Amino acid sequence: MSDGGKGSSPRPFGVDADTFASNWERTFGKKENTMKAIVWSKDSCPFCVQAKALLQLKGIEFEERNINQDWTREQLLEAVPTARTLPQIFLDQAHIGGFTELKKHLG
Ligand SMILES: N[C@@H](CCC(=O)N[C@@H](CS)C(=O)NCC(=O)O)C(=O)O
Repeated sequence: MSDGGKGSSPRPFGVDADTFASNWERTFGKKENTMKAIVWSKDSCPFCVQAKALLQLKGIEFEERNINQDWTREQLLEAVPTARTLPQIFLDQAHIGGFTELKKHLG
């Protein structure tokens, strides 16, 4: 008996997950994450790298504000007066915190 080539995973809509996703995209368009993020960062910052990778994985567009490049520590502190570490992340203009808080926030 054929299971659609996807092992024994359930097929509640009568097709496998890839077919369902591609039918959905054909009908309704590709689902995109419309959130926008700002990532305050600095050079040589593993947590910044992880935060950017997570946003990319979730399909969330972000603007990076690196305080060793085009931005300053003063500008960072204007945006987040309590900032002691980087990254500092905003999602749709709301301050989320660092990488740990971002991970929690995005589930
Ligand atoms: N809990 C924070 C930790 C962030 C962190 O420790 N960042 C390092 C750089 S990767 C930092 O800013 N350290 C203090 C410093 O360099 O002055 C988070 O999840 O974002």
